[in-house]
Amino acid sequence: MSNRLMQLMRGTGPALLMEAHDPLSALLAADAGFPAVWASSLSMSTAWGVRDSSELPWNLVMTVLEYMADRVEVPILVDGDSGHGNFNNFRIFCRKLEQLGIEGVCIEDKLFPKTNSFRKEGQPLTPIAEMCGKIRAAKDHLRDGAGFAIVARTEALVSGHPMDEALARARAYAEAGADAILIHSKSRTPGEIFAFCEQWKQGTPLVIVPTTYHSVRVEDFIHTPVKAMICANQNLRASITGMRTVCATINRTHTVGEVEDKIATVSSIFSMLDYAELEKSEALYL
Ligand code: SPV
Ligand code: MG
Repeated sequence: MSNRLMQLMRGTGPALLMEAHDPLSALLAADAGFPAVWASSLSMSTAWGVRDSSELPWNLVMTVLEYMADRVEVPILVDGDSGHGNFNNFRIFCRKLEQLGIEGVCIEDKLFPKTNSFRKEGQPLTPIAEMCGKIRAAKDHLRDGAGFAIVARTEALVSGHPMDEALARARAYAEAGADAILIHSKSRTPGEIFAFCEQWKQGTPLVIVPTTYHSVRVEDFIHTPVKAMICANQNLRASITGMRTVCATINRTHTVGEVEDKIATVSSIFSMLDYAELEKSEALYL
């Protein structure tokens, strides 16, 4: 099967992937024209009111993803955290994703339970050999290894290790069969990402997440090995701001009239989810 995430990452310019945390946000990202969505662990956890610390049970993650995959045509790259356990848990997770028609997963070299990258300094990393074993196990266990992209993410720079460690890890993961490498950084500026790009000669595409060095544009990476840039949490953060504003306004003014022209109409919800199709079908079948 051809893999659309891989096709995107073999393209010329970096593709922009938009965060989704539920089927609605995935639908909105796809409607806006993003070629793929990032099912973020931070955002899915937050949407369920739990912390991004492996607190969201993976069967619940699966349910969210099942409905997400059902709603959108664009491919989904799933944030697979540290693989939900060891190589065995990770390969089972990947196989389930494959069954849902999901086209890729990202696994990071952190321990289980994981903690969000922006919490705690110097988080311990998975030994390189163990991480490579997880990548190989998943590839071997998939029904169609070529149809499912495995993005291996190194947290070396985030955890305070030198550039050489990040490069050594990324090279090992690429050799183990990763289809792309996510090089993560929590620096406020993109310097270390550009430095990594300079030294990356492997040919495996790179993926970045500019949450902290957010002034960059996708075009800044055209002449680098970066082939995908993930907007990791902006939909979730926008929804928090939007809902807070609406709650505060209604609570203060004691009327819903104050927000009426600032929020989506009910009829736009009906058209987004194609209620008309159901009515046509009812006429045919009911
Ligand atoms: C996520 O979106 O959950 C990520 C990216 O893993 S980050 O929060 O930057 O670690
Ligand atoms: Mg995450």
